[in-house]
Amino acid sequence: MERSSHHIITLYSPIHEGHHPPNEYLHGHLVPFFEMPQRLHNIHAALTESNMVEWREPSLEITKDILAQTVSADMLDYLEYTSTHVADVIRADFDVYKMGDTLNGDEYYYESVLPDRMAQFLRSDDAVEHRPTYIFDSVSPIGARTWEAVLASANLAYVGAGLLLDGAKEVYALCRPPGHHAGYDYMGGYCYINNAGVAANHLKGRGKVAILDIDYHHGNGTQALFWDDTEVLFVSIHGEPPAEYPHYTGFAAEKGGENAPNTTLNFPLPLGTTDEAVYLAALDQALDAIRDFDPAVLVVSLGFDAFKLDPISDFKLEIASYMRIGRRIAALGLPTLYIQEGGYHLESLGDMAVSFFRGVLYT
Ligand code: Q9C
Ligand code: ZN
Repeated sequence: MERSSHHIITLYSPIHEGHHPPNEYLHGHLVPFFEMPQRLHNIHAALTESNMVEWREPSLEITKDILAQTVSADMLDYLEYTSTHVADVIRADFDVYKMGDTLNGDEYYYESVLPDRMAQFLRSDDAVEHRPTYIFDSVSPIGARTWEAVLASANLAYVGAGLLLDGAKEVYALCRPPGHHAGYDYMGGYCYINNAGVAANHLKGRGKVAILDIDYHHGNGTQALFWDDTEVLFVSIHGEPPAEYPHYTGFAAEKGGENAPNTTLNFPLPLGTTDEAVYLAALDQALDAIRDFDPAVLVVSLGFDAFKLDPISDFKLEIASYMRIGRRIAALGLPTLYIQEGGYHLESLGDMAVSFFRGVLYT
């Protein structure tokens, strides 16, 4: 094994800290919101100690105009408005319930309404009369500092893509909130803007783009963004639907739109997959497909939630599995942008990141 001497450029912004929803709802119980700031603090500390990365805190280059390629302008406006006016939006709802005096000033807006895109009988002339909705579940709440955190997160992906265009070999965008469940006009699953989508759209200037999604959950949003796009290959390994979240996508039969057949490739694996060999065999097939596609660049949606102790997931990978995964991905030899997605076992996140990037660096 050859030791590479360089550091991985790692993009980070502390602005994510302002986004810290208090709870998730579990059958009448409130549990911690698993997608929490401490996740990144632990990864940051471990990578700093490992001395493998070169930290950069890029300034904001992303604009609504740039984002419009990946996200509906109306949804961006909704997200910005809800975040910057969250007290008003929530007060109106609390007043209906005569609970205005219980507000504490640090509320998050938790969606509880079907997104407009799923309302098949809604007429467009009705739509102007009501406040549209875009969030498909209750785990993408919006607080006063969510908008700036979401922008800062997408910015890391965008700037990371720009560095690849300028010739960098690999970049890690330590994004939070994550993005791969967010589509063109919907948000959900802790996600608001699809960071991998923003990066891939920027990178398309360079040639064909492959996206490898190894978060434990299917990247439904990313798949949808590039469903009918011949220039972008989307490959995902994840807990199988319909058992696992997001439940309705990620079947092996989903292979791309009619104009772009076989540009989507899904590897759903059974819940409780304990055998690393099963996972690595799927990964090897995924990597073969990427080689065959012959992309100019690779985007990796990097989740650490396939780990055996992850509190909300059901694969059984080890810390050391991530080194093997990183080594195999890097062996493709493609300019690669790693984008942080999920991963919720706080105590192990740093070890997984170090393990993964050891694999990447020591190919
Ligand atoms: N009872 C990512 O890893 N779980 N998202 C919802 C509802 C949502 C995971 C459970 C899991 C989302 C980026
Ligand atoms: Zn996940």
